[in-house]
Amino acid sequence: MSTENTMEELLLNQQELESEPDTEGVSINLDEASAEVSAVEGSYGAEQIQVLEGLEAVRKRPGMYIGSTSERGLHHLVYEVVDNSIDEALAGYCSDVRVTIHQDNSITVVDNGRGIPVDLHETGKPALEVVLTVLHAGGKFGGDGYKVSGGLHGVGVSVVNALSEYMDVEVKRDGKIHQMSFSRGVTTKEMTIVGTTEETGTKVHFMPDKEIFSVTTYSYETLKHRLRELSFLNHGITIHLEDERTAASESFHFEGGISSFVEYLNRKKEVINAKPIYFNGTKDDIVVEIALQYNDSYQENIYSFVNNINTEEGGTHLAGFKIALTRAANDYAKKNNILKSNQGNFSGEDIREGLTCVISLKIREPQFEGQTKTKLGNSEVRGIVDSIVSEGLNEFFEENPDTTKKILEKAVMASRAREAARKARELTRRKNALEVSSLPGKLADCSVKDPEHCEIYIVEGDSAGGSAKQGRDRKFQAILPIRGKILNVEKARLDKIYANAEIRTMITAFGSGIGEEFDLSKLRYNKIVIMTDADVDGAHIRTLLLTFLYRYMRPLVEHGHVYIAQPPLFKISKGKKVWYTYSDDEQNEKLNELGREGCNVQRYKGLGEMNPEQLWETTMNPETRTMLRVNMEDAEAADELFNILMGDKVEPRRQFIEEHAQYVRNLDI
Ligand code: 0RA
Repeated sequence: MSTENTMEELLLNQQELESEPDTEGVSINLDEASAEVSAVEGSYGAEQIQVLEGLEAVRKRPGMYIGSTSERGLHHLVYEVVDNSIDEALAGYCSDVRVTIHQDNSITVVDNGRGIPVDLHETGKPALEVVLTVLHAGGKFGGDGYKVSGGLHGVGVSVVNALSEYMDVEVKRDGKIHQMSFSRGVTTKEMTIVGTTEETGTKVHFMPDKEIFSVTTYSYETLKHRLRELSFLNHGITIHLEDERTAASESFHFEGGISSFVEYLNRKKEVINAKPIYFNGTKDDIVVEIALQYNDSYQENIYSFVNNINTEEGGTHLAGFKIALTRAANDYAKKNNILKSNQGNFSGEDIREGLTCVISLKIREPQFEGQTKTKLGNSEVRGIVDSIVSEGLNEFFEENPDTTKKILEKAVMASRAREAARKARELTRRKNALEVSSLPGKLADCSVKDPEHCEIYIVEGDSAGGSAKQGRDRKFQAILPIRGKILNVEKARLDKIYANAEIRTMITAFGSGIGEEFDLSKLRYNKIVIMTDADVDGAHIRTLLLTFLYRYMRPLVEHGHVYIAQPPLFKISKGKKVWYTYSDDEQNEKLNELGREGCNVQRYKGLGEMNPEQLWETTMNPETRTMLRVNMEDAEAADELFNILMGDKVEPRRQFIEEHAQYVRNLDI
């Protein structure tokens, strides 16, 4: 698994909306605002006052309209304008959108859509002015477009206008070029015609208002991510992004639409079906598109969108998809003897193992629910998606038996693993119930029973294990020798983890269970000490052990129960006296101090070279030993670190092995 990909997916997962409007750092001068209103009162009619009050409401509570006034809200301004261009594209009138970040962090969005209407509105004002100064006015003009906006999107360009220090708009329409300017939602230059043209389209140049936004610097990466996503979701459209601050630029155009999206998400994975499976359908005006492709990992990766909004909390469309997938897979597998009739059904998780999928819906009236308003609530959608997916999958399965077999065989493996893991879990659970009698034979337990005072040494190799057993204080120190390298749990399913003898032994000895069933109160030892040789193999085994503990017994690490023993590297003897040193530096220092003359130096290559007394004296005696406590101060950073460490890249892992002290802190001297 690759870290870069994980980050990409994390970013993808990032929600468009913030649940809490964030108005930190915003200063709105209310006196000034009301002065503006009263100043125009005399010359404008009641309707205009309403207009000003409308946009003033946006300035007073920007969070209500764009989610936040921090970085996310700032970027939302761009999305709001671009969404209008995308709506033009969905209506079939626009193919090109160009977004420019200028030196001064102002933004220009240009499209080749129909152009905002410019004809006179019943109020005697140009439609252009109404669209840009009245909340939600856009939809009132030329309603034949496929308006799919929803959620916080689609509040209208007037909101962007209200929150901009200035906005200059240019519309090419009806053979003419029209211009108009605004400041904070108020017209500063009436619409004028400045030339003629054969083209159509809209250009919006705006400067986010520093009185409103706490952050006014645009992130190229953030815009790039969303614009790329939009061009996947709306295939055929071309979106250009240019950053005049750095001269960076990019163009996104994906004929393959969400199939390209799925290929992109899987770009670093081994895929099972070479081409994504794609199907679409429309029912009751609801447009459904689905693309899916399996990879050889054990993760499930489903992204769902409604009207281009990432529905992170899922909803009825996701539910319909899952039901249909599970049913179609089971039906086909039973009919074709991939699942024997005496075998149980695939669970939903079995058939979603290694699945990367994008679901995209376009709905006229989406109902968004949930904490962050990213859960689709429309109940009619479930059945519609279900039937489109069922039909699409059944057809694909029938027409592609070879690929289908590969996909379903993976599900069979997942299903077996799930069953094996369940049995193994029950087995270890039963063993725990039987207590001491069922403890692993290799374990030399301690005699004290109060976990508070007990420690267990996980020792590399049987011979070092033997020395440790003889050298220990058997009252409170238990020894568990493990042989060779334990399984890399990062690359295994749960059943394999249970099947690994060394891991099973540890699970039983610790007594606290693993994974979701982990129970710290059942832990049989207060300290779990990893004791490996001071060489590369030892470091590797230590890493594998730590990964296992981190992934499956995380509270052990979080609560500081995990330690690393520090056996000495050198023994110096001079006459009858003996010294131990634990690093090259310490060794050199000691030899200056003592004078090299007459000193006998022994370098320990492994724990096995020490006799039981030496091991006790140097590494295990609480009075004299040094141990490092594994301390996850920042679980998230640690998780990322583990990803790097256990991923496919060799170099970062080697570095870790050399620098493990980075996340291990000194204690217990
Ligand atoms: C109102 C009505 C129509 C289009 C638009 C607004 C529109 C807004 C923006 C903002 C950026 N680009 C835009 N392009 C179009 C419908 C126009 C019609 O019916 O001809």
